Amino acid sequence: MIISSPQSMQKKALKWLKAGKSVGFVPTMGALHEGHLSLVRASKRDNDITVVSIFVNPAQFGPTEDYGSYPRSLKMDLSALKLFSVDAVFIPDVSDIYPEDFQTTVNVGKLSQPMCGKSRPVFFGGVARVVLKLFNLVMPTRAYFGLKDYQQFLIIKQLIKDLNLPVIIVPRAIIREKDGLALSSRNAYLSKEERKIAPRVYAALELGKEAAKSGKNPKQVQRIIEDHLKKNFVIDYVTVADPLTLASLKTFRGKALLAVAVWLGKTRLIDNLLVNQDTH
Ligand code: PAJ
Repeated sequence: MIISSPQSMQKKALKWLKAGKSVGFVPTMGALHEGHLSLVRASKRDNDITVVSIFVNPAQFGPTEDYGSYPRSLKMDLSALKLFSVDAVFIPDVSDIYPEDFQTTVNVGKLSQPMCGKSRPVFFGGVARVVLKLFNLVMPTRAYFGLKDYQQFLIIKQLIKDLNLPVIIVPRAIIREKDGLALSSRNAYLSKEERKIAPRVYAALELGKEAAKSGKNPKQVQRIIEDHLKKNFVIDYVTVADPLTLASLKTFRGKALLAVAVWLGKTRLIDNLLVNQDTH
């Protein structure tokens, strides 16, 4: 079932709620790939009802970013979702989500500042706002987020906690191509040549992980990753951070997040790896 009006979505959600059904929700911007579908699979497994939203959210793109050219493949998305027999695909119009008099902003403080927040200052505000709105329309029991967007996951988790939203957030592992490249709708931008180079992002993270395991400190690990990346990419950031606060680490203790964003031509790629220093 395709639902396009926010009112109808909310009406359906209320009906499910009254009937005591558990609702799993997978918010997406479409151009679906196996990463998205892994979230759908998890939702189908855990809930009575599964809702997927497809909405390219203008509020999370900066004025010079790729809102206009973001890949859109609605027909293919719908046939992929058909195979999962999801209960509803919510595809609202921009004008229904953001009517002309829309004026509310939602910002999660500190967690939005480092990493992607630095080079994309409007991004997380736009994400938090649309996700909160979508939660109010779908009223999910559980919402599924990929760890590919690790910072986004933390921010939504904080939003849920701070505002007492009655939603359980379920994080899911990063799905990768065989050569290590994390699946992303934006991989469609890559030329053939760039596609060959792109897996080196993950290779750099793996090198960083090895270095951490072999006793190098966070600064040294960061430098090793940077040195590897700068041969092929323009670096936006490389961080070795606390996976709960995203603060840069001075020493390794317990878990660490290795996260990067790079430019390959006109395509921005992000990836990350969690390292557990207790298990080496
Ligand atoms: P989008 O980039 O379409 O991603 C939708 C969900 O799929 C996110 O939770 C993302 O982390 C997950 N995902 C993407 N690639 C993945 C991969 N390779 N492995 C596992 N999960 C993956 O993230 C957004 O849309 C938007 O910001 C949104 C939350 C929908 C708000 O507009």
